[in-house]
Amino acid sequence: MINHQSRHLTSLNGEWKVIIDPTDIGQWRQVWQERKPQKKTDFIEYSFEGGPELSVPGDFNSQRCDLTYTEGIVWNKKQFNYIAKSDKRLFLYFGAVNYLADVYLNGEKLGSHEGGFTPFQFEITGKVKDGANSLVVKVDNRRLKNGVPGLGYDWLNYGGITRDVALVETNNTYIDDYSIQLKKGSLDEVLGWVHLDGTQAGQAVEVKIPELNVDYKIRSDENGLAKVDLTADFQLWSPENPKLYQVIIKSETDSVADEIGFRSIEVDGSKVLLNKKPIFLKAVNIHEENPYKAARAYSEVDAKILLNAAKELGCNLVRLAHYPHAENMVKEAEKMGIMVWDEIPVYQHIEFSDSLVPAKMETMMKEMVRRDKNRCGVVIWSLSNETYPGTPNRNEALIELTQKCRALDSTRLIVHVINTQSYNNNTFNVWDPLYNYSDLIALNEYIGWYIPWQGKPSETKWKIAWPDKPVFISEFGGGALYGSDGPGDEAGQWSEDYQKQIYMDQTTMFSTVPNLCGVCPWILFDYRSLGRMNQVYQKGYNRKGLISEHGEKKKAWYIMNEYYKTK
Ligand code: GCB
Repeated sequence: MINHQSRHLTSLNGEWKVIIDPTDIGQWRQVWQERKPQKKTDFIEYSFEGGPELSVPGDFNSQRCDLTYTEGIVWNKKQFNYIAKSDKRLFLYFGAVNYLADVYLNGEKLGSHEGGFTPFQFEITGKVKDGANSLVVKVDNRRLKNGVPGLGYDWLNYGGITRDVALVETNNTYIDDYSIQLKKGSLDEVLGWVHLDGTQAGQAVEVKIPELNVDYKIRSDENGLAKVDLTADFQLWSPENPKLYQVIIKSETDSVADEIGFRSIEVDGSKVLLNKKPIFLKAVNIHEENPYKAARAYSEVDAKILLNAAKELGCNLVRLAHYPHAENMVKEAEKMGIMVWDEIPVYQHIEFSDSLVPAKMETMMKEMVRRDKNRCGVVIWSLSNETYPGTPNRNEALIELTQKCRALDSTRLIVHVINTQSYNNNTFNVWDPLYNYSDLIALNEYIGWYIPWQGKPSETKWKIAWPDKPVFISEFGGGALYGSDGPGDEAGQWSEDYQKQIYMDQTTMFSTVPNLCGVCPWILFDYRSLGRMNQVYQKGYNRKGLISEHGEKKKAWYIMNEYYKTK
């Protein structure tokens, strides 16, 4: 279901008992059976009783020093009471578990979920007992060769039950999904649908927007589907006016409320248009990490820390790299008038030719679109980052994924982020055929950091095989340790001045980019990553932040801030 927050729910957040299981022996011992000794010679060698507890939502890495870098298995248990109601259905909802979750209720397996960043649920009507119930979740965040992401990535692999868990009660036939957004290109026509799940599929359905006196009536068909096509005089959502309306979706057996905004987003030739007007995308990359806690972000408070920093930098868009962030983040951004770039973790080392991988990517894409499709703040679905044309099956898999995403939602931009361009003689050559399937030429380049300049930034030349498409610099930057200050300091490349120079050169170079529609520095805050173990300057952090993990602005921050003031 979507919008579980607006339903009758009982939170299962809080302290959960855990067993840390470095060798997966709990599987063999069948931890979920929670056996009790029957006779004197029974010794239960795997049990939750008397053990540690961890907070949910919360990654396990930041909650115990012995788990800081753990990529492994942790069993989690929560006891809850419930009295079944004959006329209600009950669902167990998870906002996200990273990466594999096996879920057991009262010793019975409910199912599994793969993918660390999207919600899932199990129906437990008839499975829940009156009185005490025991929920056991096996979480496994070990990397998989055929996982999404795969084996290699540049962020901390925070494991655990990282988002909300709740029991959600619904009527027998309930509104499980709906899509209420403007038709592509229109500023006043909503084209959407409402879907009912349950036996009473054919019903009267209403979509109400009280502030606009909209009361649109339809009937759902035998599959529970009701098509919506209504017009209204909307105040459009934009960064200057992030207007949201209360929308009530009602059927004979259910009712849900949402806050929905209306806007159009399009590419017209070389321009990106928001509500039919060209807009320059002043973006910043963000990982889902609360810098001050060195923990995975999930709450509204976490979201505000990250988004206020983006706003202060001068941004109107956040690229939520490299996986779907918590719903709190998307909703807060929308309220604050910040557009959102949603992404799935199809990142670098993906095994496209493994027969399971395309299905995993598709599931993640669908779960992301399902959750966020009513968020007008979300303007971009990003389906891949830095994949290589030489990887077997890469093009086929990503083209198919693009088509499937477009079929689900034709209203937003769909993007692939690519870094296969060459840079010789101060000339970028942008050629990757995957750009045929991307609404923007979104490219990552680290000139001045991984690759030296080959001429004056102001004289950079561009050969782009798609001369009419908008170009978006989706990553650029360099690392600096806050307080490490410049020439003379033996820090050399890790100094703030070195990073500042990269930003000065890059912002100069931007004026040479044809059809530039936006830029997006890597990255807002320094963040934890296992691949960054220079013991003097990195200490387990990717230092490309414009702000340190303690909140100190580096010199490059001011360059970027000035640049955004001119745009
Ligand atoms: C990239 C990746 C990003 C890395 C960054 C870096 O190109 O997309 O995930 O963290 O470079 O710091 O090297």
